[in-house]
Amino acid sequence: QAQRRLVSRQRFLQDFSQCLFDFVIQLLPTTEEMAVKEDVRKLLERLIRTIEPDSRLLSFGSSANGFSLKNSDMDLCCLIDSGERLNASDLVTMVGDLLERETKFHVKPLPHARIPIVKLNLDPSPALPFGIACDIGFENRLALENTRLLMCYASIDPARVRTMVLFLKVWSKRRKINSPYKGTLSSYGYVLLVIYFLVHVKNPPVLPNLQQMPPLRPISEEETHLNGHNIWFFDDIELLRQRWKSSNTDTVADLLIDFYKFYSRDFAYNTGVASIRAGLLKKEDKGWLSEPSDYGTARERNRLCIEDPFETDFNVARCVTKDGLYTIRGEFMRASRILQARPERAILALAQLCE
Ligand code: 3AT
Ligand code: MG
Repeated sequence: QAQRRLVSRQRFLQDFSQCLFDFVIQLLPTTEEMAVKEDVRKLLERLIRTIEPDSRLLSFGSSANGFSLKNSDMDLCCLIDSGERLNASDLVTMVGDLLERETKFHVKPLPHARIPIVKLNLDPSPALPFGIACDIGFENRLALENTRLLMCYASIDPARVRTMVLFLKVWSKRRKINSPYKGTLSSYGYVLLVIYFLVHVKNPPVLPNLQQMPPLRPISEEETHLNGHNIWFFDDIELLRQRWKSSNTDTVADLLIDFYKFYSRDFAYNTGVASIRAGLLKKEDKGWLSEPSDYGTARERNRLCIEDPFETDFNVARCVTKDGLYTIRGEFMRASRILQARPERAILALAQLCE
């Protein structure tokens, strides 16, 4: 009977992996959607150049890191190459006015946010049934670099890494635990949790630590640092694909099940900081022990700690509240339970997970 149970579990894992691949593929953006978004980017770039002729508008976030789903928002960053430039707040106000006049977007400039941005929304139309949501920021070069880092991780083992990340993004949205504004975690936070798990928790690791690999040639401090942050990582993907062969042969189903198990009960939420750069760190050593913020206990910081890969004194999960973390962990446990419970059919387990 034990033998029979093992065989049936193996079959479930195989089926579940296949279901995950099939599920994720139908959620990818169509080439048409990507073409429309690229046209929008070019149009916005042309308009912004009427104010700042030496500017470039670049994609970051999911539209540039290989983790985008249908109807993902567009994250755009405006870089200005000339020496003389306005500050970000003034640019946000000016670009906001310009786009209000010249486009059909609903425009909302946020010049006083921690990172000043212009928020744009386009109403749904037959060609774009979900409209477009887009944020434009200025000079956010670190975001461009962390996008490139995630893109490199995605392309080392796309079948497993992209499938896991895309599934978890959909799952976290369907389970309503993907809203930093409501005390839960951003997509970026979930991606970092996956990479941390694949680099530092799985043994043997599924991914190498790109920030700790030795460079191929000596590199100067100037080349590796941006605004005082070390942004170096091994980014020669062709070479990596030749040289890095993980001896971890887990299927994507195995990995997902272990991911849920790990974040349900094993991760040291009270004392630990997940750092993809340096492994498990201590809140205490970083001065990140939970502290009530100015807003009172409802918005305590540092319940969940995820170190940004470059801005190492920044907790990516600082928006996660006590209740938010309780809900997120509850969801990890629920998912873990569904997948441990010897489901009859993989497709039903997947549907139940994302209910
Ligand atoms: P969606 O497809 O939009 O759900 P995404 O991959 O675009 O997912 P986000 O929209 O959460 O992810 O973030 C877009 C980028 O913005 C990712 C990162 O470069 C930057 N970013 C987002 N949140 C943070 C944060 N808390 N700290 C630092 N950078 C962040
Ligand atoms: Mg985004």
